[in-house]
Amino acid sequence: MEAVQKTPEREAFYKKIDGENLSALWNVLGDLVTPEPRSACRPHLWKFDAIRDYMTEAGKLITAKEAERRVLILENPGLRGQSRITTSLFAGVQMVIPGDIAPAHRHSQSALRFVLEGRGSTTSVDGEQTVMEPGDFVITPSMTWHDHANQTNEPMFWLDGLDIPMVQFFDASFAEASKEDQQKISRPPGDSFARYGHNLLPVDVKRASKTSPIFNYPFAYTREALEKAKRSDEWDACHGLKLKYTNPATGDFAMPTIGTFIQLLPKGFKTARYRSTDATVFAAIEGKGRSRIGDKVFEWGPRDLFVVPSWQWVTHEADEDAVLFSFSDRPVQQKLDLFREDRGNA
Ligand code: 1HN
Repeated sequence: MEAVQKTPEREAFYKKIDGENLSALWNVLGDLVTPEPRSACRPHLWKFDAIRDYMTEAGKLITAKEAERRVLILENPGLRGQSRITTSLFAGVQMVIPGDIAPAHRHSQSALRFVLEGRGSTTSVDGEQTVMEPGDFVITPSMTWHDHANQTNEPMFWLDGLDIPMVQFFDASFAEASKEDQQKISRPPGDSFARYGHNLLPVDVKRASKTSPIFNYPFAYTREALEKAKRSDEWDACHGLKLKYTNPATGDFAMPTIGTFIQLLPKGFKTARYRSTDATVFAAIEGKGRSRIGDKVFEWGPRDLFVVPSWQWVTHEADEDAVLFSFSDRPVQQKLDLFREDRGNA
């Protein structure tokens, strides 16, 4: 679509209608309807060690209680000032230090946590508390009460992923603070995992929620699945061995707005190029390697975080067995029939 020519008559016309809150589609059509995704989102990598240092500094400046959540936002370099890592998703790194209580609140935005470092801190969701360890994937569904605490003697860090920009887009945000810092616990630890995490479901399961009833997917199980499947599965050229977290009651993604994945890249493996319309946030949890995104190469190790924009070619290469967690807006795109992927020739 080519830009239309400017003439004095046309310019005068645009000026006249501008005062009436009108504008001409033919001047903007090419930017609105692009032949391919054209995103301001840029590829980027954050080294965890640098973030840990800044977070430690932040820990001396503000308590979790005053901050409500002590989080440093991962701002995409192409989207600065918008509190987003991709066009549709928020990501941040949160630190809870010994003695911290991040007070109970709830909001429309769904959240995920992926634990990066430290063990033993707790998060409570909807009346159940869970103890977190590195690699655990924890869900806070929309409008559920949640609070965090660290009663250990080591700091804990995790990656937060939220659908904040999506909720913003729909102007659908509601939020509420609780009068009590920590919610009442009404169910024993492990209750949801016992009921839903063993290929069993309560026989008269009520109308299934769009968010998984399992709210902590422990890394021990995830890692075991990868290790055991590794022996029998063939490697996918683009993904190595990649699994998606699911809601056992529906078979759909674990969260309605955010798709979450775990993948194993064996030592020496180099993936074939791949691109998809869902810009994706990655967290390395084990191993070392590098990813080429467009024409840039990013070296990653444990706990490093990087983002792949929509429709940019990506390849991964592992120097040792590597495990990558990732999340994107794929569930939404698939429901809207917008998702596209391209496996190159693989
Ligand atoms: C939030 O509630 C948490 O509960 C983390 O840990 C990050 C970022 C923006 C808005 C709410 C949490 C958040 C957040």
